[in-house]
Amino acid sequence: TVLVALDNGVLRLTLNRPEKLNSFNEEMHLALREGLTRAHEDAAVRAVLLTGSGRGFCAGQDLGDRDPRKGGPAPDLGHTLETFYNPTLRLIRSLEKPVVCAVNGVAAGAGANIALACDIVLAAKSARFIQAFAKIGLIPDAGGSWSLARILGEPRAKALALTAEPLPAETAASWGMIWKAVEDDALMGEAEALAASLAAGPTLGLGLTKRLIQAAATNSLDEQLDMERDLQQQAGRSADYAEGVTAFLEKRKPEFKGQ
Ligand code: LHQ
Repeated sequence: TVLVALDNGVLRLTLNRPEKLNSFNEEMHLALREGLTRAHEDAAVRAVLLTGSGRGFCAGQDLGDRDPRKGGPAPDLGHTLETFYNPTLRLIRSLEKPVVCAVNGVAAGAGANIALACDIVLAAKSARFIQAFAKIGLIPDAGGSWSLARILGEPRAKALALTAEPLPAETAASWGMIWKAVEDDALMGEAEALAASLAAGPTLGLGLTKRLIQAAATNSLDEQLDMERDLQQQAGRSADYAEGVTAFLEKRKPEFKGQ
């Protein structure tokens, strides 16, 4: 349910239930989590590229698994979130390596919000982001209530979440919700090139940069300045810093090792 391929430091994770628009069942949750855990643990992984197969990126929860007409015990969606979605969100945000998301088609519900948790989001111009939850009586999950409010501010976050109106990729880009909307047939090439160049980068420094920028939302300026001091101290002792400065002085391209 998730295709996994490591190529030149880029771990590509492709959600792969195209006939259901890559909506999440338990198996796909566990496979994605396994891929992200590998990204944490395997030093050969220096960037992640998350995308979907077929015409969609991810339609959120597989609602076929949630048919109320089939009876059974009362739904325990809090348990579903805690067991399946929240660990994935935490793995993406805490991974100290860049995560590029190539949104190849519709991203709905938790699918939209998993995309927004990634570090750099590119989307095909034909893709749409849908906070589908309101259509079925739910609330935005998979970190969406947090990320939308932070990225967009309350007016746009509330309108998207309350109306479940599809947001075209180009509008998402113009609102600063994603990095870029690109022509459909250019999406994968651009996302691969970006992920490859990040994977060839100074991984330790990039990981610390991610940590810093994420911390800024809740830190005061003083706390952030202290954190910059400490993390720059650490980055300054990396082999990649020495290589970066040496390459600059020798007027050549740096060869970063990720350490
Ligand atoms: C699907 C799905 C889908 C199953 C398309 N499930 N089959 C967390 C905690 C626990 C429970 C609840 O949820 C959550 C978090 C959530 O993510 S809640 C939000 C769940 N997602 C949605 O409500 C989105 C439902 N899907 C749609 O609204 C549409 O499919 C979108 C707008 C995504 C795409 O529309 P179209 O491009 O017109 O495609 P389609 O609707 O024709 O879908 C293609 C096929 O995929 C179709 O199957 P079929 O056998 O008829 O060809 C759909 O049934 C299936 N599919 N989403 N979530």
